[in-house]
Amino acid sequence: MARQFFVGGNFKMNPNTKAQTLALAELLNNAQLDPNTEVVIAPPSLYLIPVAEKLNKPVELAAQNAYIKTSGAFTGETSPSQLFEAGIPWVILGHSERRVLFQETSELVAQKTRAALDTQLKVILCIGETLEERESGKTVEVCEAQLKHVVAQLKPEDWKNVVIAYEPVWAIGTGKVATAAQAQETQAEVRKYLAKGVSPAVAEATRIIYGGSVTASNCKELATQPDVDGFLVGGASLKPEFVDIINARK
Ligand code: G2H
Repeated sequence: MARQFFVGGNFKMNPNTKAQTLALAELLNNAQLDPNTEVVIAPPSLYLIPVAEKLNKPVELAAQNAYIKTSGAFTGETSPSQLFEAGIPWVILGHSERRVLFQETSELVAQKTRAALDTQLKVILCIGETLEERESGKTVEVCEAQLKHVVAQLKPEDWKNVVIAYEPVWAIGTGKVATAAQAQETQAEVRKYLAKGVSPAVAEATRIIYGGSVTASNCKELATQPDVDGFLVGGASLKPEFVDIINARK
């Protein structure tokens, strides 16, 4: 069965006003979006509800993080159940900015994934290697090590609610995009790992998307690759070209 093309917009901590964030929702409202692409946007948490109220397109929302607990003394955190109750169906977990800047380990990312799925959230799970790891030939090893903890926490049926985002750290926000061949090669290896670690059926059905300096000018070639099932877009999701990326396979 063909995997539906998936494009996520990770706004990160941008824009810095509500008006600018709503303007991005309005951009999508006014655009012709490929009906075959599943679109999910992740504005800053403060703007999730206003954006949800503004959108009139079949575009879903994601939080950029969630904790492992339902409630309690966890200052600054948001629980998966609070997101679910607010009507936010998706959460991005394990982004390299959270791994690096906020010291999130692969074990914690796996626990967060388990907690989110237990709360009926769907998960965009980010993995990826640093430049040093790539240059020392460890790309696949690193991606597998990051996935291993999640594989251990999930049942085969959980994977239908997970999209894996392969985001090489050296390509994030740097303008240095992976080549189509590099993305394809690693994503095919990730799929093989799922086949071995979970099941061939899960490997075949799970969307593996690419993230890292995706733009309107490089998305079409990347989208031709058989194991590139879409994109997680940062900087370009804040610009009109996000629409071209959503329509990369049109
Ligand atoms: C990678 C990506 C979005 P950008 O972080 O997750 O950001 O497209 O700006 O590299």
